[in-house]
Amino acid sequence: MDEADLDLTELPFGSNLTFMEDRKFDRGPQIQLREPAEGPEPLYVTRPFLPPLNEYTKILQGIWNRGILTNNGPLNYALEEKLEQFLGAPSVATISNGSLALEMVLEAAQLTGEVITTPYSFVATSHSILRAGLTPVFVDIEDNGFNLNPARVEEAITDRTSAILAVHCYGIPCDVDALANIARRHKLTLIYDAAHAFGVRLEGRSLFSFGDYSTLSFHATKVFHTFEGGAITVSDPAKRDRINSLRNFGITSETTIPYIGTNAKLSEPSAAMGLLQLDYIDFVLSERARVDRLYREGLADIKGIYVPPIPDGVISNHSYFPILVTSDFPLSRDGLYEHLKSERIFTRRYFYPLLSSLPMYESLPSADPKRLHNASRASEQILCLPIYPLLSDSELQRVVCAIRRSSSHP
Ligand code: T4K
Repeated sequence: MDEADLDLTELPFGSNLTFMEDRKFDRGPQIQLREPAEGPEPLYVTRPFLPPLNEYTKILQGIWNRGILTNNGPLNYALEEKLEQFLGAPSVATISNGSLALEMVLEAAQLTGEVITTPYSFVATSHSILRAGLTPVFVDIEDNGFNLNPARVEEAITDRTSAILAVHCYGIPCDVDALANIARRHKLTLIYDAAHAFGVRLEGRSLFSFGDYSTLSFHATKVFHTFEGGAITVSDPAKRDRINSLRNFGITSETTIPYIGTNAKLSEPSAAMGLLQLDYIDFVLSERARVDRLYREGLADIKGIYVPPIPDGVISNHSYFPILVTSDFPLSRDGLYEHLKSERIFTRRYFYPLLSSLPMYESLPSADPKRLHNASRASEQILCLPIYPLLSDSELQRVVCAIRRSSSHP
């Protein structure tokens, strides 16, 4: 393919990416940028909210004037301050992505041995444990939910356990009281992977007021994004200094480097995007709430499609719209996934396969599927439908109608 043929206004997305073996310029795999022309517009599981470009370029102008592009510049500090206010978190440290935020926390907490975690999450959750030289211990999720079951957590504690790494899956809060109770009694560090939970509130409290640390992802696919990015919130601001140092190679002053840190800083253009996203966050959240509400109305009476309710006391961010395709539905979950794909509706099976079934985990005793019954079932039934700001009512109806048509499948 000649570079002149590439239409850079068309973006490639997720499962539609096809890599080409054009090594003419030895630049590695190239992305084919064109969608097949025929058929309706593709609908993806998410689309990033992008504020007006002129507002972004105005902030970029300041970066150009200052010449400070990264290394904890002024926009980064401003973003941290605003996030502390918005999230109601005692202290927020920005990080270059959600995966490194998890790795930084595991390092900062100086953990050893085993970390109890969920098999039902994105791969970054358990990989961060392995990458920190620790052993993940998987326990099952709740009977009617997607988060760690506190009773199973307590059973899995050994004298090698140093922490619990729980995930607020889809932004639905974990049983924070039960987990706090267990962590306190067993003197364990309690960490929340809150990648999905930006802005979620529980019983009027910020979700970031629970646990010792929480991590966030500001990836392009998230409710709030900085292109790539993330953050760590800490309950005890005294722990913040170590994170500041770890994200900057372990440096504490020009001549003092006491820790083995890495480069996990957020750049100024990313911080600029974050600041601008905050100006629009109410709009973004209200749009997501609209989509959520319309799906619930549209899918309510379809036999075999279960829509998990938003628990009482939770102000949701509607970061995902998960449904369970149960045995009462005429198609299997994968059948529905393929059917929707044939109609150019690209849903996602977040989270399938289970982390515990991946090659680096499957031999762990805790990875035995017989102990992970609820997680296995959820993983077999889950489908996440498109949800994002500005998903139009008619696009949403396209998704609902496609599911409804499949429901009368012979
Ligand atoms: N912990 C949890 C619980 C997580 O869910 C994640 C990330 C992390 C930790 C780690 O955080 P980060 O290190 O990523 O900050 C996506 C995201 O890449 C990942 O951030 C996210 N979780 C995971 C649940 O989903 P993929 O492989 O599904 O992404 P992709 O590229 O297929 O995108 C999905 C759809 O989004 C596409 O079909 C189209 C749309 N899209 C995507 C991008 C990147 C856009 O419209 N524009 C874009 O720029 O993993």
